[in-house]
Amino acid sequence: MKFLNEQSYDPIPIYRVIDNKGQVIDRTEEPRIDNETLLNMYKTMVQLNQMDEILIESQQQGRISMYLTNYGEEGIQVGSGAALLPRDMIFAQYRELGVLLYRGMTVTEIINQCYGNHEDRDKGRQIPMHFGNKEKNIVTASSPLATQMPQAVGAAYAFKRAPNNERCVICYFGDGAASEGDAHAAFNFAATLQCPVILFCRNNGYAVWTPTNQQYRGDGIAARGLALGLHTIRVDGTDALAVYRAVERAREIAIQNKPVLIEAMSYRVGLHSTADFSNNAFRSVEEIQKWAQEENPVEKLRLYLEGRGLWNSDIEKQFLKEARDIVLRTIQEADQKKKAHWKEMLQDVYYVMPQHLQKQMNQMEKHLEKYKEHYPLDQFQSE
Ligand SMILES: Cc1ncc(C[n+]2csc(CCOP(=O)(O)OP(=O)(O)O)c2C)c(N)n1
Repeated sequence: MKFLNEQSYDPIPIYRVIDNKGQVIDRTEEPRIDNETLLNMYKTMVQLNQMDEILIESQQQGRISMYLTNYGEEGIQVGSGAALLPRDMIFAQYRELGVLLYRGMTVTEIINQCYGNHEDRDKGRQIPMHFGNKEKNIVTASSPLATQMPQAVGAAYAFKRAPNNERCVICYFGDGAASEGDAHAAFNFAATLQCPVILFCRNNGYAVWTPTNQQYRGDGIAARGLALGLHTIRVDGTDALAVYRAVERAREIAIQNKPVLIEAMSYRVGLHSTADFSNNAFRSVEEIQKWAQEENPVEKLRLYLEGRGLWNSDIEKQFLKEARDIVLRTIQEADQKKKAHWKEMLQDVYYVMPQHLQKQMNQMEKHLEKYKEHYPLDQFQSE
């Protein structure tokens, strides 16, 4: 008789392509990515860093309500974004801005969403970083953790039922979201219904201030994939090329109706969000520095590109300026744009507006007419 535990077998290994000097570890594993795609991947990382830096300042100046940075997870976002096809459907959490940029969401569209102005697709009804774009197959993110997971599996099941569409769904979620019951339901439905879905865990070490060793025991999130019958891989999330290869292969597997779980190991270098005032009291400065310096995903890809003669410090300087300028310019424009008409908060909620909302809108209209001098109506669009 033998009882088994996580020490009874070797932990699931971490798949890597490059080391932290950007050197390929094993040539046979180097992905065949054309130069244009490689450059796009790196440029998206740089653009993402600039957006993080400037938008966080914007929040501190009170221009936007909150922000969530992506530092440390650039490799996950850009590597996976580049390996997907435009027809694949994305269900994101809120820390995947690089995936959305790679999919083609513009800096303007993203900043309008953060500013919640009238050009924002959501008309200011979502908090910042909860993006959606129907034409680009990006499902709007919602704040309650893990709700996207069963929904993503359901969408994948619909893809399975549609004949020969060769589409898959990718669903991103954090290690914290993986602790929700919905995550288990999603894993199990994906496996039992054999759905074309890639369940992509961004394991960045923390859920707000809770480290992973207080979230789970055993061999991490990947072990759950094996237990439930999902094709599973653990990958170095700071290595954009390893993530690219894993997702490229995962989508080939997924479209044969074999669900995949990817656990990408990385680190949340920034604070959880701008609403987190912990000042990093829950972790050591050395830990942050180690990941930010030795395991920096942007640095690793840059060194790889330099090694291939595709990038150098002059191009870096010039591109950095372009990436910075576009964000600064767009922020100024977004700041000038009016908010959506106040009626938008009640419209588009139901297909036909129910009577109780109609009544509230009429009351509001009379109220604003009577007390207009007390409201900043000039900041909102008129009808
Ligand atoms: C159901 C639910 N519980 C709690 C929260 C509050 N909350 C927001 S983000 C977060 C941490 C999530 O961590 P993780 O999934 O690892 O993603 P990360 O922020 O690290 O990218 C928590 C607890 C929430 N939004 N929804």
